[in-house]
Amino acid sequence: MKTKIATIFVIMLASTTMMLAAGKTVKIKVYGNCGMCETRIEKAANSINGVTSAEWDKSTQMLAVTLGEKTDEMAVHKAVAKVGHDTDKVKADKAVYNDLPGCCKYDRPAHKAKGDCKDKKTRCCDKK
Ligand SMILES: [Cu+2]
Repeated sequence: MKTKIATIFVIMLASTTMMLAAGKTVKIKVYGNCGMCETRIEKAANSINGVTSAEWDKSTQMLAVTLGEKTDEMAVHKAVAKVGHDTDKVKADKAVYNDLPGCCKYDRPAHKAKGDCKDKKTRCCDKK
């Protein structure tokens, strides 16, 4: 009985230590425009196993993600790119980017389309 309690205690202690050890926060540059982008980006980042928090800042275009010890940062880059947002390491697929709502079409350094946002009547992004 005593050993059982001791075992449980050790397991609890170990898992607490593991929880504390996990969670490094990395900052990733993610291109986007508006609140819709924010939701999309954060949702994508949060879908990665091991991500405990994701906060994208519209003004700085920085995504702060808290990753588990074994979580690959690249998985976050890929997930974000997959929903249409370029990161500093992974570019979104052009077709996915083109499918974004007009207001979400952030300026892509590589292939900037002129007047992408101009003709959209409902804009949710803020002008820079
Ligand atoms: Cu947007």
